[in-house]
Amino acid sequence: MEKILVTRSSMPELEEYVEEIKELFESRWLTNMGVKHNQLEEKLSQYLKVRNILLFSNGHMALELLIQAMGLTGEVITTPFTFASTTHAIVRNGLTPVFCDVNPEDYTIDPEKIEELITEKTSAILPVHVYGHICNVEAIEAIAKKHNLKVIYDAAHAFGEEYRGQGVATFGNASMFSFHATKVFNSIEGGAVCFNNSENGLREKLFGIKNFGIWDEELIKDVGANAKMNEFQAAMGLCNLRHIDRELEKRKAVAEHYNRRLSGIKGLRISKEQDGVKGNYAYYPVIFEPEEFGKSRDDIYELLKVNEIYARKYFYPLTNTFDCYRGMFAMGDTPVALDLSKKVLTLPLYADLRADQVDRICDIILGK
Ligand code: T4K
Repeated sequence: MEKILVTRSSMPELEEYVEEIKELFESRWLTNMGVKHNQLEEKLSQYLKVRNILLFSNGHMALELLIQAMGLTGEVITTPFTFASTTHAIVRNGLTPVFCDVNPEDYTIDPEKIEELITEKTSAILPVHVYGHICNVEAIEAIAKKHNLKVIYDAAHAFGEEYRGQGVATFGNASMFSFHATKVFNSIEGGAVCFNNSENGLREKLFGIKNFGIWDEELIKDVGANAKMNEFQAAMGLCNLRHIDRELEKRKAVAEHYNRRLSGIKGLRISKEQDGVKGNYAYYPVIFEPEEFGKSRDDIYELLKVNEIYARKYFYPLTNTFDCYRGMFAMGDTPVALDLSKKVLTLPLYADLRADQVDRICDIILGK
């Protein structure tokens, strides 16, 4: 039986990567904002249609250090229907996450439930473009403006997406992308912080904080960390970026094939295309309503597994139920997110997933 995992990293031909890293063996400049790093920043800034970009060793450190650089305090409103990283980044900064529910249409933060969570301690909203579904950026901006709050987007899943022709990272004060091996675009591990306006010296501050807070040889201004992207990561990013449009087309074809097979089935909900959004087909989440479909998410997960197909329960459990947070802060009231987390399964999706493999997965789900 052919094994199918939830995703499979995109990679260039070996020769292309070897060619890209050749000069590193001569220059012996391997990290600390080298030539490849700077080239990748420039190319990504164009591709993502955003003025400022800083590269990081991974998406998590990008988010954690962005929160530090923005000087957030007290409470941060966020959602629990996400990967551990989002909530950890808040908590590791000594801040309190305040959990807002998501909406049942696209699983992003429900703007109607944000205002009731704002207190005098709230400093920011940290929504997630989960699965690449873009949050209601207009409503979030209006709330943030009214209450003088910062907005940081976890855009780990939203690489290359646009909303009404604008790069997704131009919304809010800043956005974080992940370039992990499992993402639409990867630099092995990697991440970025992007923003249009460098308010309060955000660019300079982040540049320092990702390199121990060193501003120059004798001036250490911040208690920084080490989260620099190295040259081998950047080289992989440069290679993968050359092929990104083709990769996205292939992902789209896979998602469309799933849509054809799985739409209109009772008790089974797939994601709708969002108005005005150029998507990236990062994930293929399916919601199983057990009473109507006859089988639960967990039944399907097991059924696929015995057939060597490894779908994933992204994002179960909710982050506000994690053991590591027990007794630290309130769980919040997030019934929609809780329900989704028990019913969602993300099916395998990657550029090279073949049509016959998609058919095999769908046949098993539909009992054919
Ligand atoms: N915010 C959000 C909303 C996120 O989803 C993430 C990361 C972050 C922040 C933080 O960004 P990073 O610091 O990671 O840049 C995976 C990824 O490791 C993680 O990046 C991702 N989200 C999360 C949703 O998925 P796991 O624990 O599920 O990974 P793992 O090792 O089980 O891999 C999943 C599948 O991917 C494997 O079955 C096969 C495939 N795979 C995996 C690796 C490591 C590959 O094809 N190639 C590989 O190299 O977290």
